[in-house]
Amino acid sequence: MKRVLLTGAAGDVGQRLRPLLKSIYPELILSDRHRPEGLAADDRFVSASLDVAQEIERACQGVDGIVHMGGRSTEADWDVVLPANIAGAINLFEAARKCGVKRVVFASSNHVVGFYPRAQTIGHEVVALPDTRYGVSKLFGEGLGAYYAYKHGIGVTSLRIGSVSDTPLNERRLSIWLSPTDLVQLIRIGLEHPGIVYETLYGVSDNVRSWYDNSRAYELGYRPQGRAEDHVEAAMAAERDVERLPADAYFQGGSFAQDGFTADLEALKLRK
Ligand code: 15L
Repeated sequence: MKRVLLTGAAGDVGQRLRPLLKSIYPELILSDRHRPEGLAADDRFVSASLDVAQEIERACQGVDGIVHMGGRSTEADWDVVLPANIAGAINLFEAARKCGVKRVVFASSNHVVGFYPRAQTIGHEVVALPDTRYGVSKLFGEGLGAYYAYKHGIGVTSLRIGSVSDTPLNERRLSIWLSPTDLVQLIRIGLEHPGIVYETLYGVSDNVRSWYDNSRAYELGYRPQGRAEDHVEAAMAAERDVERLPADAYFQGGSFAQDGFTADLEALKLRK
């Protein structure tokens, strides 16, 4: 894999990935709507808005693999989610097809399955239960990835990313934390592992409180180094004095599940 495009290069995760990916893929191309701060003289940047098909196509010229981190990364109204994550994902995969891109790693999210209870361990084959419009848009992106994989032969890996940060920031993140270097491991599986057709993997480190059966990632060689439990004290301290509303505390999606929640939680708890 020679030339890799990183979309969303100015975003929080994109900024962390830039130096890590560049040391592996020296021909890395960065794209975003806005020029990222702190570009090095030899960084290659292509300005591209995901909702403008021609701009994305320009960024994909000559590219072998794409790490698609771009788009909306939190809950928003449809008028924001639609161009960024629905039209944006269509434009991205269509540009990949036209430009002959071989592999795409799609940044999906734990919020595709955010309405599973925290008490349950889930694998990658469960029925999706998105907890937000944002989660629905990520599910759409996963579907699009599977479609382009089977219809057009692009090797696609959807990473249901938990929460990327240097350390887990609160109790919930002890279950879903993903260290930046473990994320890079998963990206490399998506870009380089032989024979990838379509994969869904959970983007989490080696967390004893994980809610996911991520055995497929391990089968593909994933050996996470980050352990959320090493940071348990700081994460629990951050939780002190925080009052969690019932749906936040019950569902894996946390505050995303709670946001605008008007259903009967007790009735949902009875559902098997
Ligand atoms: C996500 O999908 C978001 O992109 C990220 O900002 C975090 O909020 C994370 O989920 C989370 O669930 O904590």
